[in-house]
Amino acid sequence: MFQRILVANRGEIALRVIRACRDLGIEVVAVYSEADRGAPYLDLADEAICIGPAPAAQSYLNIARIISAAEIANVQAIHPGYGFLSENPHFADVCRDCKIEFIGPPQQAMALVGNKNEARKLAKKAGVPVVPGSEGLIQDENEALRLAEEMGYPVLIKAAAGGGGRGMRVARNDINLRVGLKSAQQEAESAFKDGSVYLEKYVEQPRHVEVQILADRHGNVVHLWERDCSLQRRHQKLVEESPAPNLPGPVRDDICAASVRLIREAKYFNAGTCEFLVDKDNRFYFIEINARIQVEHPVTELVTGIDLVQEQIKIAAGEKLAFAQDDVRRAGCAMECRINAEDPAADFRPSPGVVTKWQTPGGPGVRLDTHVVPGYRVPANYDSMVAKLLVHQPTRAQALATMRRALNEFIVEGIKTTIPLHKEIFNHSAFIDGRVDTTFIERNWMGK
Ligand code: MV4
Repeated sequence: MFQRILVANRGEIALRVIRACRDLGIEVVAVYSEADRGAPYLDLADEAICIGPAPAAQSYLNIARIISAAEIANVQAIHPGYGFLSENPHFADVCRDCKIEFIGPPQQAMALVGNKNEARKLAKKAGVPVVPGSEGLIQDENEALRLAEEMGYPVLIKAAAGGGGRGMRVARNDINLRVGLKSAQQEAESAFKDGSVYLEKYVEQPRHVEVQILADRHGNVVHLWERDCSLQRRHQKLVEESPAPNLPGPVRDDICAASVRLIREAKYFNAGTCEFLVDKDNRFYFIEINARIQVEHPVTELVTGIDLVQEQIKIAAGEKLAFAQDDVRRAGCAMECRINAEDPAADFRPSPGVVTKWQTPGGPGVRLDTHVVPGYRVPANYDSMVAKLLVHQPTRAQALATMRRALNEFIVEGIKTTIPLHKEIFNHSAFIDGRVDTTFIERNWMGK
């Protein structure tokens, strides 16, 4: 096991990794930008090193500065958290060259699944259903028009290097397709320096279901069941839960088994997530693999009792998984609300600033993952998430009730938050019935 690791991230996930290290008896070094100087969670690390100015490009995204901090602090491994450098194969490569273990998947597997077209090929090879679409990349407009004719509209143009919705265009006719193809290619070229695109049939109003995987270096792969993450706005998730509501047991089992096959095919290890779309008839289609610990990982920790961050660290250190698939239990229902410093009444405008009042919920069945304390200043430079409020109860109905109670206990002043929106969601009849899809938020709240 490592004696000392560095967390190359900030905020709640930096704190989450610090806690996992404490639980494992490992020393932990934090890094911070000038915007995060003096943040209380930094005191919980053994050491904290300033890595540069507030803009992420000069601090949390600056590979040279992070590696320098790691060398100076004499750590054996780096945990990247989520976002920032977590899915950057070049960073994983640099870590390896510097003899520092990257706590994440191997560079080759990360690069492979980072290309959505390659991931799609991999899924086909593993016998995992993908959305009907092009065989590979689209070479020219005529090929796209011919394919769309065959599949029938609507179709979706996707950038191979994309993900999280970037470089995507829906086309409902030939004209849309011609225009969308050009703009998707241009967007992908400027955003990822890779303009390649492919085509899929557009699945209308899908649910987003993802499967949590843990895999070690010794070929052991287990799934930790699924999460429903359909409630999102502009590809930013708002609420996640496990188990996925209204998903028949045999479908769940198929999705989980498919995910394990896919991860094996990719020669992937560490924690990862396989994302699927589920249509109205409960047919599922693989869309992408996330090669990192995700924001919503605590939902899975609550239903399985497995500490995913500790497992990541143990896997990176070469340990074998201490449990087999049959040992992975699934108990009750867990839900998570992402609390962002945003004003839902003003088109989710960011609301940074000093938190003058921060009165947090607690009690039975409640978990709050946050780095915020009263008087904390939310910087304007980064992601606006300030807390993840989670509940865990034997049944979904009880989890809904506990979340309503916890949201009511949560009093924040000085900044605007998404708490009022979450209160509305948890009183919405369709959500209460688990009748959700990825268009739910836009259909019910936007333009109001
Ligand atoms: C799709 C789709 C419908 N049909 N693919 C969005 C981001 C990326 N993860 C894939 N995405 C989608 N791919 C086909 N063939 C709809 C989405 C999509 C979506 C997926 C998951 C969660 C939220 C979403 C919101 C809008 C669109």
